[in-house]
Amino acid sequence: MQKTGKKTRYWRNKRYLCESATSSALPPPLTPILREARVQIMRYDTMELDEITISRAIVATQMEKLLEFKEMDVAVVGGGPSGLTAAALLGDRGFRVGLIEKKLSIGGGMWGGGMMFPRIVVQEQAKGLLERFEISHSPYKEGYYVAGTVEAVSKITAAACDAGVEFFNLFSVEDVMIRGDGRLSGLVVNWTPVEMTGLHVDPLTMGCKIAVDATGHDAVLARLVEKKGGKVKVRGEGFMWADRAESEILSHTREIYPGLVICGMAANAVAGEYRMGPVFGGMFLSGECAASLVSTALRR
Ligand code: 48H
Repeated sequence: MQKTGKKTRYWRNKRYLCESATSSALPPPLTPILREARVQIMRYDTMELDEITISRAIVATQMEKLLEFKEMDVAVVGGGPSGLTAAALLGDRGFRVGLIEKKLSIGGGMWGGGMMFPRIVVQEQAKGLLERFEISHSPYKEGYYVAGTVEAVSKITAAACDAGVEFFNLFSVEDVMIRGDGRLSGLVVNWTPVEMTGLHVDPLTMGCKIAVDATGHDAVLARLVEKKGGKVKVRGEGFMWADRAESEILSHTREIYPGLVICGMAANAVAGEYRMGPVFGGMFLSGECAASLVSTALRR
């Protein structure tokens, strides 16, 4: 069989497609608009793609990022409203921030809004953060603003990307590194699918100067430190009492262990504080507060 080169095959195919697009003799008959569209498409169809190059590009660039973030300034664990806010603001201040999220998507409990109605309520005190992230919002009643969850997640995530935050999704934190100095100095991570399937695969580590536990109701990092004998007590969250829970969240946002700052719902869970339902101002403000605490600690 006669061998034809890649280029020859490419031009032969292209000529055939162009001719069929313009020749009325060849079936199927195309309307003038479709014919024009096909000719337009053919004009741009001049790129040869190599599958191996595509794979190389993904593996090489991600490996580079992983190595770069083996030692970061701040590891924010959990990409819900509090973690995203903290990460975006810390990135803005010039720190090297990695956000580790066990799910495929970023956004945590924001996506679900209130009982799957894709709306969140934000109170007056956090309106400034809605404005900072350019999330459109409308007043419902004095002091209550409503925003769409898709826009809220997208805009804070975009702000974090712009601030240079690197995302490691599908990474589950399964342990922490605490050495002789009694300070949290890194995270022990594994792929979420490994965790889900229960495969026996040893984890890897990521070093950080400080970690932020933004894992929501589960307060994962705090519980890990508690379980292994660190001086942390997780009291567990209380009943629904929005007013009280939102008023107290900033006093619970703090460094609970050397090198570990807690924020968002996790902060209330550690403190034995009440819950607040789908009002998200406290989450944004707690993320902002965590960013200030971390920034001060790192500049010390
Ligand atoms: C990596 C992990 C791990 C792990 C969990 O739940 P979140 O949205 O957290 P917050 O605190 O920013 O916001 C809480 C809010 O969404 C909420 O639930 C409210 C206001 N509830 C009130 C009420 O009364 O119920 O996000 C936490 C994120 C999630 O995306 C998890 O997947 C992630 O942390 N995460 N990531 N390693 N081990 N555990």
